[in-house]
Amino acid sequence: MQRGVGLTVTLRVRLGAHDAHYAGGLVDGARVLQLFGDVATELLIRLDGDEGLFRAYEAVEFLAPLRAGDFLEVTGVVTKVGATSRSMAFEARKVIAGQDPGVPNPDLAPSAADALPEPMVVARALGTCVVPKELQRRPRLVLPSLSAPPPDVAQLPEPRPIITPPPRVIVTPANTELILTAAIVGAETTRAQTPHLPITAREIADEAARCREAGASVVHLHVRDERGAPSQSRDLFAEAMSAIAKKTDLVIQTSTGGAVGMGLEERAQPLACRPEMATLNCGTVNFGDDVFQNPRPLIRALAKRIRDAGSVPELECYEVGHIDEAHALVAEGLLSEPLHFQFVLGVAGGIGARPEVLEFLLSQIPAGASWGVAAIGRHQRPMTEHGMRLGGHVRVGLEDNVYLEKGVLAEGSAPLVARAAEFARSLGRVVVEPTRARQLLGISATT
Ligand code: KMH
Ligand code: ZN
Repeated sequence: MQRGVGLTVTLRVRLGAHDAHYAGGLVDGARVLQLFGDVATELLIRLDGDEGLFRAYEAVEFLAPLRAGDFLEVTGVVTKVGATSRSMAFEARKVIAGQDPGVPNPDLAPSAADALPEPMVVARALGTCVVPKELQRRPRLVLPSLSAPPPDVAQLPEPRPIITPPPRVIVTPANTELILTAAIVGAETTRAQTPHLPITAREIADEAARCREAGASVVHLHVRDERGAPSQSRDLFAEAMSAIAKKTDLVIQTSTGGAVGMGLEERAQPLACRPEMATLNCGTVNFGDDVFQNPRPLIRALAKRIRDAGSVPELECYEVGHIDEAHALVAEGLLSEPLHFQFVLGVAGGIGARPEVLEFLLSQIPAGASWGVAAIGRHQRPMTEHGMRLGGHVRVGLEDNVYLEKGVLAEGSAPLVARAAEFARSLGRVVVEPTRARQLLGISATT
């Protein structure tokens, strides 16, 4: 288990006159590295019960000057946990700017300072720490937000106005490759919700091609019948897959989830087309006012059929227990590692679309697994962006969300893919082509 991956801590500090090293009250970059070291130490204590050792920085960027009087928010996240090594990513952001003594403002008192409207990233780094085996105490993993005992409600004072906490910042190792999946049809999205939903094989292939152009390397595929109703018909899948393959080199991942209410035989039909990838839904979940039924025998039957079709399964998880089910399937020999998870967050009745939820899910997956984030409706953008910061892959598209922004329909899935690709690149992520996606997903050339 990658216990601890995603664990995040944040320090907030004020830089004082004693931190200023150069003329104009400028602060030495070494002070920021010291703060990264403090963050690393807290992470190690929470993870291993030991302060550990900082072994190496792999990349350090100083992006803006710091001065006495600045307030910093310094965040670190555990990105990988080895036997003794712990990889981390750090980010320091200025949230309050002290005055520049070199450029005094005659209109302001010397003690004047401003809270910045948006935090400013001033430094980033990647680092590796080590905790020797004999010093690892494996304490119960104490997440920062859980460290305080729950308050006694009866003793609480009158409610006060709620202050919105600052956004949690998680930084990403640069140059991590990223697979963008386009979920362009879905089973629940309707033409009444958006006129941009593709329905015929030709419309589906055209939209797939637009998504490929925008940065997608995988298409998550559902199909519709002539009335636009969701279908798992083998023939309709064959038609859509052939149309997509004629226009693109996308990895085609067929749904075995289908629509709510479908049973095993209906859902399994696309596997007859021997897709490179297929979804395996890992548990039952309330799905809005419906129930998406995935009883354990059905999961096992689909896992066997996916294996027999030579398809790589993507494990759709809507609840934390679905990860446990994936572990059980490995133990039963129905799945082989490395696993590829898709966390579908924010289904009404399922697990919430919140950063700390994703971070906990990540702590539960096996070492070496890859993972992606999908999220429903308005959660799609913030949660997929959070996933990208954490180093994950991403799924966007009309299956999960029809809006580009509040009140503005996305004109197909391609604009959502394009925006995700742009965000990924802004983080230094490399959006991969389908050929590379196949390698990363373990799709062999023969499937
Ligand atoms: N339509 C949802 C009930 C999948 O594609 O595997 C299930 C779904 C999952 O879309
Ligand atoms: Zn689906």
